[in-house]
Amino acid sequence: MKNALLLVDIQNDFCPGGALPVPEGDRIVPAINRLMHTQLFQKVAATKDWHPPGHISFASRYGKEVYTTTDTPYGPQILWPDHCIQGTWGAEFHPALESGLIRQVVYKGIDPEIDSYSTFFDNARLQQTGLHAYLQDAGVTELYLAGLATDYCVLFSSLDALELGYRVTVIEDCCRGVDVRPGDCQMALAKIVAAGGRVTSSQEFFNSRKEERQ
Ligand code: VGL
Ligand code: ZN
Repeated sequence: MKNALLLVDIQNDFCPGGALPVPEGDRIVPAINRLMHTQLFQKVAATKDWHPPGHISFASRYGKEVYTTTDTPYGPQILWPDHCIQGTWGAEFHPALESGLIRQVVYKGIDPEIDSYSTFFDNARLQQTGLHAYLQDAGVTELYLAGLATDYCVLFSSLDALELGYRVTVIEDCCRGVDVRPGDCQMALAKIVAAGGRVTSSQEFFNSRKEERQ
């Protein structure tokens, strides 16, 4: 059974100082670097939220307040500050992330008219991002997820991964969420568990691997 570490949207705009900062978003980076260095993962893949200017998810496009919603052909869309615009500093990986250890980068949210919280499918479920094909080619059946934000991209990626048949484990201390409504992050983890996923900590992961080798 091959596994992969999937790093979700660890980009400047989702960290303090960015356009859509997730509280403590940068705090996950040291533990994630440690995970990558264990070489316990056959593959390390990472996603980037990668929007064109004027994206459908941007409040500025409508002159509306951020965190309100608008209706789209694929359902209600939360409106965010402009973030992760292709080619900008905000869309780059956090500088402390050892991105040289990442084998595959997958881009999502590229379509100007469709958002993509999941790293597998867009929110309208019209297009795949290419991640599933990459993982299938590599023979990966087990995924460990870390990144931002727990209650959006980590949540929807985990649910899609479970539906696609992967074994899914979220490394809780290596994720942070937005909590637009307080409790959203805890709810997200509960939904992942209810759908058949597991939640662990990086410490538990290191300990379990140590025991296996003894
Ligand atoms: C995300 C909101 C908007 C995420 C992306 O990566 O969780 N959240 N775009
Ligand atoms: Zn986005």
